[in-house]
Amino acid sequence: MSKRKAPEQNPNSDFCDFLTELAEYEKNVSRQIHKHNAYRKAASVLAKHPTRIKNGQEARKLPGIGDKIGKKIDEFIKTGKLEKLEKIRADDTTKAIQELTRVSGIGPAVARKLVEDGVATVEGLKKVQERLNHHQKIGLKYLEQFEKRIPRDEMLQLQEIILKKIEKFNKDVIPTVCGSFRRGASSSGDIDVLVTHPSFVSTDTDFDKKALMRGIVDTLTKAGFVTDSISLGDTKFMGVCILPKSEEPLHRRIDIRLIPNDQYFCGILYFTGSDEFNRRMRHEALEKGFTLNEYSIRPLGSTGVPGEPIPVSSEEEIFEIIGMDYNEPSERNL
Ligand code: DCP
Ligand code: MG
Ligand code: MN
Repeated sequence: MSKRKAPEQNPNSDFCDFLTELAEYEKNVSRQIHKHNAYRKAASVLAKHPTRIKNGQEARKLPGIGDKIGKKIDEFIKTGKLEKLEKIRADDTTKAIQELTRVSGIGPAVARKLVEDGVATVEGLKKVQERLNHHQKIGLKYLEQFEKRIPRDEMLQLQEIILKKIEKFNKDVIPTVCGSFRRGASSSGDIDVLVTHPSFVSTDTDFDKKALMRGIVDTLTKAGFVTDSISLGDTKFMGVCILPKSEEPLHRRIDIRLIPNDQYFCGILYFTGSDEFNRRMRHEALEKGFTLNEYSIRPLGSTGVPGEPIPVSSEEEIFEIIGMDYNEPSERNL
């Protein structure tokens, strides 16, 4: 994961590795999202810890690490492995689900169904293409490329093209590349672009969202930047792009979302993440009597019913409303 320090800078990287592996198992195989989140949280806390953890007891002093993970750390220190992980790794169904969910568009539920029907490998998938939808076909086609992270230097070049082409198409459209890139990550998994337009507000039913999205996607396609469309809706495009004119360009996943002007800052905040940071901030908001999501921040009345969205004209204002110190995007990795 991008936020993880390189092993040589992270004295707890072996703990982080097994926690991440457990997190993936809980997400993709056992489908226990709370356990997934708990392992991920623990891994990211340990990744930030400056010194080598000596035992489970020391680990338990850190936020997000409880008895169970503390015990696992002790077991790992003592035996160099984890019984639970050894079992997981040896299980055929688990292995098959983990392999199939590498494909973009194949989630745990679809993977499990495929495995039940005897499709257990990516090679096997290629023989049952007729079972796959458009998204999954593209996921399979670019499987290896989508798994490669995008170095920041390439993200900067991709961003430049996006900004330039969109500006040329319509100078009023405001694009922002969010996600891990905006948090300053040295590499990103995909490209998350938010766009808004000054005359598009959420209450306006007349604004031609479809025309704007189509226009943007057509422009980027004609420029040789967008190579495939996974899906195109009124406010969301999911697709594939490359750096045009590069020798052997890698195909990258790109999402473009059109956000109403009055929801832009809540949108930017949400899509900048990290998802862990978003969870923390939503929780913090609730404690202060507000409900925060990707669209708006609203006060919660005494009955717990949300009121009207509070108008905000910057991310800073959202932090202010909640009474949190402002965090720059680069400070939102945890
Ligand atoms: N997001 C979220 N909760 C989710 C999924 C996404 O809050 N379950 C938000 C926070 C993410 C942002 O959307 O930062 C973009 O999602 P990505 O999956 O693209 O995550 P990142 O851009 O942070 O990481 P990566 O570099 O792996 O793409
Ligand atoms: Mg991303
Ligand atoms: Mn994304």
